[in-house]
Amino acid sequence: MSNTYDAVVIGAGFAGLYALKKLRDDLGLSVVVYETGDDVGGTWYWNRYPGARCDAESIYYSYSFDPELDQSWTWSERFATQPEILAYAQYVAQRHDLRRDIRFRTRVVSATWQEAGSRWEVGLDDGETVSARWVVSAVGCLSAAQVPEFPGLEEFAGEVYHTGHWPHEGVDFTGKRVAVIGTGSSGIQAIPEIAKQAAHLTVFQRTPNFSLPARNRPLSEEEIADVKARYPEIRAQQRQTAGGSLQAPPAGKAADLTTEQQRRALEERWAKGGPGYMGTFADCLTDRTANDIAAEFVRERIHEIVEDPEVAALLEPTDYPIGTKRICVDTDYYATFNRDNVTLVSVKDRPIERITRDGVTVGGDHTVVDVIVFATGYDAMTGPLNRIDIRGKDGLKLRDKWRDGPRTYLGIASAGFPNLFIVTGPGSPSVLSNMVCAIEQHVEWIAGYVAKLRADGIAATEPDRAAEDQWVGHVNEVAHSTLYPQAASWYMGANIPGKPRIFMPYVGGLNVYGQVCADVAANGYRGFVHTRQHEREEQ
Ligand code: NA7
Repeated sequence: MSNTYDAVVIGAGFAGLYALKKLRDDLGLSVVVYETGDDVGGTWYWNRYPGARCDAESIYYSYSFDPELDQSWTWSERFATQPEILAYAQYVAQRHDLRRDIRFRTRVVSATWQEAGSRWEVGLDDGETVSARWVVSAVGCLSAAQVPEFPGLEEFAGEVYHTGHWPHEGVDFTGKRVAVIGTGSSGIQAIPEIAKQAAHLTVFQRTPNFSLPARNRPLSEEEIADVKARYPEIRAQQRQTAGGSLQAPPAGKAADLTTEQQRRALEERWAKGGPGYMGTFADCLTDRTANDIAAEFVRERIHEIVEDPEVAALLEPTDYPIGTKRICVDTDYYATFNRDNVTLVSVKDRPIERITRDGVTVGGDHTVVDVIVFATGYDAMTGPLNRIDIRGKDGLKLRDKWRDGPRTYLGIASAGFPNLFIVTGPGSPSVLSNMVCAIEQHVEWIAGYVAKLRADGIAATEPDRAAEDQWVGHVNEVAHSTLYPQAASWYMGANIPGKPRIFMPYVGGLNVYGQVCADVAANGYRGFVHTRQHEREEQ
């Protein structure tokens, strides 16, 4: 054992950076962060595909913990590009001198709980092991890339990319025949950009997705000045919302509005652009009739934009309520299908049969391509943690415990895995809210708890099974009071063959969740079982 720390943080994305800042600078702990990439940024380090952009507004999708940072950093666009967000993460790392405690190009491969010393032994891919009292997982929710096992893929002679592992030097599509497989957020952002360069682009679509126009634009000097002047109050308000971004209040429940009022409200939101469309009606995600009205409006727009009615019909999402698969936000996605060099192939009823040396075969039709881009998503929420060999008490493996679906208390901790804290884990609001806002709440709560544990001489903490069962039940119950479980989404684990279908994120909202966490803390960290240092020593 060469190194001993108070805390190991896994990942140097937005969560890992803030965890390091809080634990090291506010609590005075010895902390090391392990990061697979060769710089900070997490998602925004890896996702360098053309068109990669955040679909939460930049003025909200940023840290609030450093008021001077809010003043010194200036966002250039309403929805920031990947390079700008990465530059922001790098700026934050620089400003808070974070890189000195981050080991880059290092993957955590295992974490084994040592009951005797109440510590984790953390194994790295270079063979080294280190010891830490606490492990904080900041591995992200969408970082374990998924490439379907298409027969013949290894025979393909051309270039192959996944949107989540894009080459740093970029890809030149000029003059090439390109296949994009997948039409989630990544595909929908990349397709218009690739189409501008490629000789021909063929899009393989399994499930049509609802996409809203971003109406992205530069932020004016006046807007920036106004936001900066009001940042303290904006940041406080963000925490009081369900989604972590400030949106206009809904026009009302759909049934309380006339058809004309409904229409006007939808038109206004569509014209404004961005994901705020989903907030047009208060009951958009809980009432199927309200949802159908919002969905139908988008389907009409698709038919308006796409010139070929057959292509428009293929692009129309009809199988699930709008927003129950993650809503997409695009720039010119539907219009891209009006280009002569773009073909849409539906693989809904006839799946991709195989990939050959020179292309993709669907239902006996073969498309010759030079490049395949997989925009096929991620083993979401549980994938990144399950890829690490995590062993808790009595050698229990986390991936075995979660075989039938993830089990956490508050999304933050799991019984049998003491002193392991998970930022934006399954059972937390995370992916259903502004991620940076969710991360800050989680990290601050975890840091507050660690401070208390240290002050009280607590060697180990883990959730009580009953508290965990109650939380898992609550997460499930709240999800089923909405329309979300009606879609075969990655929220449900439905995109990974064999993955249990459990709705993973907490739908109750960031504000409600934050209050629950605060109540747990105020009640002596109700639901956690503590082992004191001296009790441990007496054993
Ligand atoms: P997503 O949203 O999971 O999208 C993946 C896409 O790939 C989706 O259209 C899938 O169709 C498609 N897919 C997956 N497997 C296959 C196979 N075997 N054949 C054909 N098509 C397939 O991932 P993204 O990277 O776009 O976005 C992830 C999140 O990142 C996003 O929600 C934002 O939060 C940011 P399906 O719908 O499963 O039928």
